[in-house]
Amino acid sequence: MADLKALAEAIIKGDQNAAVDITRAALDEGTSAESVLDNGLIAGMDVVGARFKKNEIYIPEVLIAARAMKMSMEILEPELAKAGVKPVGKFLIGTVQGDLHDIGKNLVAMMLKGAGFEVVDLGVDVGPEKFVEQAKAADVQLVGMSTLLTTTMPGIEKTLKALKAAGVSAKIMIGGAPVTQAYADRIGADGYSPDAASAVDIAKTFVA
Ligand code: B1M
Repeated sequence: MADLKALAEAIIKGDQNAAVDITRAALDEGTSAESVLDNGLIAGMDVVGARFKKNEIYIPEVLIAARAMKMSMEILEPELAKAGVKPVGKFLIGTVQGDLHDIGKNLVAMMLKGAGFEVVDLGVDVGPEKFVEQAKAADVQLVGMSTLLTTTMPGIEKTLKALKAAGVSAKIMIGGAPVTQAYADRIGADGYSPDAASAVDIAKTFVA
């Protein structure tokens, strides 16, 4: 019987070969894709998120774990689709207009995927129009914006206003080094988080 605890451990350690081997073995043995996802990948990424939040591990370890998770997900995704397993929620994310920083945004996206969200990543330098168009097209429950520059921070408020004006009802989450809870409150964002692990915790509350 496939050892999903060992799979979670492989994710935590970022051992992509072990993660891929155990994922394949579990599916070959008839373990459901959903169980592999919940008890292997998500269980592992939950631990990674918790350790990252407590500063027990740092960005490189999270990226390595996320890479192992991504490799396993590539095997798992077709099986999940066949089984009709729905993602926890759909999250649209991007770095706002004028800003090319994406390391933090990518980390948030990876952790969300690790928690079972479907993530539509618009990349960097994303204008309000594109956020609106894609939020509607992808019919997402959550829209996330990231920025690292004080000069591009107003892009968050501009995009938020454009989303509201277009009637997008998705919850709006924001983050990035210069962003604060006070700023989020002032512009009327639904959620703010200072790091990727807390972003996942907040996102989960919106789809619970
Ligand atoms: Co730039 N840069 N940079 N840079 N850069 C900073 C941000 C800066 C603080 C450096 C400095 O001066 N000390 C400064 C900004 C100053 C300011 O505005 N207050 C700065 C500047 C000025 C610039 C340029 C203007 C430099 C120039 O060209 N003169 C230029 C701007 C280009 C542009 O965007 N138009 C520029 C360019 C670059 C590089 C391209 C060289 C590179 C980016 C590479 C890339 O991202 N692919 C770069 C980098 C790497 C940095 C630093 C060194 C590191 C940023 C980073 O990745 N941090 C940064 C200085 C520093 O922070 N020490 C700096 C790690 C990352 C994991 O953290 O993104 O904060 P962070 O994400 C965290 C949280 O904020 C949160 O979770 C993440 C993980 O826990 N989070 C969210 C992020 N998004 C979230 C969204 C959420 C929730 C949480 O919900 C949706």
